[in-house]
Amino acid sequence: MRFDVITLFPEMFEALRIGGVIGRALDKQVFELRTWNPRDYTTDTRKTVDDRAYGGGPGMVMMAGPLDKTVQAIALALHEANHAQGPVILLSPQGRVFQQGMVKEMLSYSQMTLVCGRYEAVDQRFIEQHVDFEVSIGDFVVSGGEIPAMLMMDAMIRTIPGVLGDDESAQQDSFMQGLLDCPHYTRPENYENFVVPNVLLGGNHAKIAGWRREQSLIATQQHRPDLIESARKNGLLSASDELFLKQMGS
Ligand code: 4F9
Repeated sequence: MRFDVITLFPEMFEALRIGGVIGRALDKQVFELRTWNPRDYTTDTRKTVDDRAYGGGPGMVMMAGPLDKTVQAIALALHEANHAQGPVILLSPQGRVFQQGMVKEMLSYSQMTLVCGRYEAVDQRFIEQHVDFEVSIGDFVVSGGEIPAMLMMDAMIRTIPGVLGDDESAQQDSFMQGLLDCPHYTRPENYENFVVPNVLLGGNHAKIAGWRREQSLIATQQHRPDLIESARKNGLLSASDELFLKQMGS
């Protein structure tokens, strides 16, 4: 998997290189990351990448020209490396909202170009010319597409086999089963008189799995009832799950 990221702030992506699961995956060359700065593809001495909006109003708009040249430079680099070119994706609040279910779909590409907008907007002509689709990380505005792009990459990379120490830990993560995660405990057994649930100390693995499932159902019903509905629709709830929910009074 190769990510080509278009950003005015390439240094922000150094954050992915320092330590942790993603840093290790980069070291192991599980994925490749290149950043491209549109400022390097300007032609004027001031290296202009943004300008005022036609029609007025506050805020600047990223110019189509430098972005277009950057995409062309990426296409050329991919061609020279004999690397297939995947979609060009703009991170923006107008996009389809990123969810766990989209991760697998996105991982089917061997390459993607992530465009990080800054300022108020990106010139629509660049979007029409080059952007295949837009992705949002939620209904809020942030200062630029960089953190959304890193978030998306993190969610994808951690699901690549071998990235997490134990392949199962990704499987069991919250959302992989369409439900919220159950509570977790580690030593000490008694922490300031708050004790670990007994069932977890017993070593009965079937009982523990059953308890964890019930706790997931409780947490999901309490905090995200909408996820119970989707899990039901997607056939992720068993007969015993349904029975437990009924007993809970849903
Ligand atoms: C991008 C917000 C993706 C949510 C980019 C300002 C953004 C965003 N999801 N906001 N630039």
